[in-house]
Amino acid sequence: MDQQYAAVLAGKLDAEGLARLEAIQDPSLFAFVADAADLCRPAAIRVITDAEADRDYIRCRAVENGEEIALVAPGHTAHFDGYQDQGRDKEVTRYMVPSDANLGPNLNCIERGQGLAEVRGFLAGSMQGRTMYVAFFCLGPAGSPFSLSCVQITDSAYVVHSEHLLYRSGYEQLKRAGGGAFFRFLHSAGRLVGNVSAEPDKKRIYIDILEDMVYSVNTQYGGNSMGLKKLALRLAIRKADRENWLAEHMFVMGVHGPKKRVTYFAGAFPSACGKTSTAMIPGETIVGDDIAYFRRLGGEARCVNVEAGIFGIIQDVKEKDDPVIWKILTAPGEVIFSNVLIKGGRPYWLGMGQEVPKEGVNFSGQWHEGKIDKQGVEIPPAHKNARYTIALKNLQNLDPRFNDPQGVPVCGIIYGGRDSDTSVPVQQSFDWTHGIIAMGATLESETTFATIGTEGVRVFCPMSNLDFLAIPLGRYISNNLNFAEGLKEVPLVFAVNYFQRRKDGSWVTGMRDKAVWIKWMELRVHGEAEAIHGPTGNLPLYEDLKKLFKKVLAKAYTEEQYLEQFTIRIRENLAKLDRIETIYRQDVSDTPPIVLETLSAQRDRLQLLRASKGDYVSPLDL
Ligand code: SPV
Ligand code: MN
Repeated sequence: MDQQYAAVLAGKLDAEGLARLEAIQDPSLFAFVADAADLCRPAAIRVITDAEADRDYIRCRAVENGEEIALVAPGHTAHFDGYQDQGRDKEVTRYMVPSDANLGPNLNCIERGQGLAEVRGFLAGSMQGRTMYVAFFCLGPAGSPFSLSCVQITDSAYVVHSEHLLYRSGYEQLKRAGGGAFFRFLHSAGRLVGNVSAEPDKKRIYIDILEDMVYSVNTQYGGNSMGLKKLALRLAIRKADRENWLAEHMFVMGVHGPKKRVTYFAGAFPSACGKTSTAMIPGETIVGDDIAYFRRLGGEARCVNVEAGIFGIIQDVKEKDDPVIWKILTAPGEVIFSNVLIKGGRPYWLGMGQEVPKEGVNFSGQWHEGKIDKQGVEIPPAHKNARYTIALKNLQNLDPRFNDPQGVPVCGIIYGGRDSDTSVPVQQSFDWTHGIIAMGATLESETTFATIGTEGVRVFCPMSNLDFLAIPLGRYISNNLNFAEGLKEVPLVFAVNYFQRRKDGSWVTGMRDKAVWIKWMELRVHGEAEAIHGPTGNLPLYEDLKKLFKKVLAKAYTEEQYLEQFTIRIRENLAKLDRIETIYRQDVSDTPPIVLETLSAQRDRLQLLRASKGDYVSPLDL
């Protein structure tokens, strides 16, 4: 190691730590660690390898230093983030860009020099008296065309512990490769009060697009602090753009069709719209629930789950609806609960289908029913974004090809949002271009309000990836469109909507009906179900759904239900087109012309149909 780096690390890193670093013969790694140490001034540095002993060490540290609390069930711990640190913070998440670069109007940017000065200023001396952990991970299966190495530096054992559950380890891989390109993440929880970050106003998550590096400070919430999660997705979207592949906010699952056939689907849904529960549909197998990389390998569309665990929303996880997750959350085994209510060493959450205690410890500290915050707002027992962190390897429904270095072949893409009144429960696009544009790029989702009857506010959510885009939106859409070029089989594209409501607010479809929609999509991939050509896509036939409801859910499915669910709502579809076209015309500076052409053709089809059949058209009239 260069003298200059060795001098910075001297006294902080023991001989073993030094040897571990030096085994990866990469000066850029030494430079990264030395710079982080010089800036954050930790008392000690600990290099974490893939060894089980290091995982144990991190687990113990997280409990010893109070970042996690051991619960009654063996292996279970709870973690709390600060009261104002309960989710991804878009406002303070910014790309640091050179003054001449333009990422388009949809991205939150700051001039690079100014950003570096600000975030490095907050990181200066932030780890005093603490240990700085240097940990290595691999996004995607190891030794595969998809693998990306990552180095996470943090002063939080909770962050490393979470990443141990959520990602594949990467020390040995980087050592074998002798270093090379890797994503770099530097995080500090900053000054603490109790165990939580004390200066939320100085929270910053700044992405250095020139250096493939992310700085995060004064925050602990996983989505802000774990580099490997959405921060790596942002860097990956840029890398994919340079190298001609795709990085998507998608689950991946195997759908089990007739004669033991397994057909793989990937799906993009905005947060809290049924993404994890789709990937966990009973009877199917999960590859991943959040982030997927796609590549064309040998003329085939292939994808992998970038992660190896689930950082899932715990609200509404009930024994009845989510039996597999429920079992993991209630049996001994490694689980980190975050921002739930703790009482008597047990975790409680909203919508768990059981009575929740009227007092305990939660994200506001000691909590009792009726407790109000500084704004006078009543504090719920657990936060609605409370989460569980688990490793996939413990799931009985893990797909056997989860670790396949070549990924799984993708036969279908699914887009789904929260839509109370516009689209049908399931439909298939006419082709790839129509699917990417009219289903992916037009994705919207409704915010939910506690007040019954209040209409949700629709948020524009293209591909459910807008929050993480790191390149201009038009360019990202073009990359998606171009992905199909040269593929022997182009994946089919579908749109689903689990959230149709009647005027009285009641749901039009059942919680478990997604199990039927997915089987229909599987049959479509293999040409084993017919479809009705509608103005917004191809629709299922009543007879096919009736058979599937019986087979999959042992439920009767009436023609009345079908007609209510699959009636084309022309008025609402046109209103949606108005909203989306306005955005692509006015707010997106690089909209590819094909987007507007495709939307305009959809408008023409809807208007033509309305002229002969009116605003609401039964699928039997198409
Ligand atoms: C999401 O919000 O989409 C998540 C959780 O998957 S986070 O890590 O916060 O992004
Ligand atoms: Mn997500």
